[in-house]
Amino acid sequence: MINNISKLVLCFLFITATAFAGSITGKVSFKGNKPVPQKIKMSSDQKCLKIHSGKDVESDQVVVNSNSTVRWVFVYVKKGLEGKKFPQPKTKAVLDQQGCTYHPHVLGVMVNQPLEIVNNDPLMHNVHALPKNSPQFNIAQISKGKKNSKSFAKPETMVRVKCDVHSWMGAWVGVLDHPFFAVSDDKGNFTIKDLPAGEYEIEAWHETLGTQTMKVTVGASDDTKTADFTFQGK
Ligand SMILES: [Cu+2]
Repeated sequence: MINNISKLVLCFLFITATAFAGSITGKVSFKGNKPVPQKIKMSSDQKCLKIHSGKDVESDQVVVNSNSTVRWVFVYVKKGLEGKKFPQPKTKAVLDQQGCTYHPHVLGVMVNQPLEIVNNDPLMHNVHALPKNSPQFNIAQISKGKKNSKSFAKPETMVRVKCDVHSWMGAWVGVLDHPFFAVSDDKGNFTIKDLPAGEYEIEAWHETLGTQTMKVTVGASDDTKTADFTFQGK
């Protein structure tokens, strides 16, 4: 009897801890000299150039926002969730090709979550994903409206996606076995929601500025923790 009661109590505590999950929110700042935004020359494909009325397009590789924060930083739980299972999100992830660039430039998916790759340009793109832990794929999308659904079998941070037609096109996909990730926005902010209580190591990844980690403890009762990162420019 006592044993059953203690089981019930444990069960209740587990549900409570899971139900009253917390979140980690933060800002990714940039310190140092602001880099001059790199311009993409699309002159090798007149159709791409025409979409932008012949103007150069700014690269998404290093984007320092007007408030001196960094965009396109992938922030995720690196350690602390080992052995736990999480259901996939109900929605698919989308990688769009528009104006001969990828939208978004950085995104996250869960293992085996469908990633819909869409061509919204009136020209051919060739989507080439280069994971090391999962099989690669390489698909031509010859015209506007073409869609393919792909997924990655194993976790990997980060998977490079490129276009074999347009050398400047690149995106990054973070593949995780849990849904606790976010990408910094045009104000440098990110929020990782609904985390169960626990002690975590959070990593902030940027394709050229590097990676940083931080330890964060999320409490059991709707705890919101702040995790601010600063990347140093040259
Ligand atoms: Cu392309």
